[in-house]
Amino acid sequence: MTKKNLIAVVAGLGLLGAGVAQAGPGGPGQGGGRRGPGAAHLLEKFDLDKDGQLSEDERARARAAFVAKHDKDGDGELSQGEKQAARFDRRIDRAERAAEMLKRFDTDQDGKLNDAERAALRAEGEAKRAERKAGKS
Ligand SMILES: [Ca+2]
Ligand SMILES: [Ca+2]
Repeated sequence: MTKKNLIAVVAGLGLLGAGVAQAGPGGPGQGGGRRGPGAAHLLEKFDLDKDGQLSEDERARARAAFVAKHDKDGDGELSQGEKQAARFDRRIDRAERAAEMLKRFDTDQDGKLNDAERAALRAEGEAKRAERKAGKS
């Protein structure tokens, strides 16, 4: 569950704080190209050597995992319909994550995140990231 929350935070940052996130501290070459929540999600999962990028090998794994996940009829390929379903899944996923985010951080429960609530969300994201960085080795 923690892992899922982590992903949610990363994705949420991209979703809710797209504008502000750029201002955050990210050393050169560290979070350089923000490629949106999808990329963050992928990195989170498939950047095995944690260099912040997907190598050819990691990319291949990501692709294989994606196909495996969405290949409903098991022919090893994504048909048009399967691709569509995958896209749809992703949209639901994202909406669910955003909703989860909102539920967790919308402390005044007005249904949106104000600056303070966003800051809390961001702070948690940063903390998790730092934790992860400290935890590797
Ligand atoms: Ca298929
Ligand atoms: Ca709020």
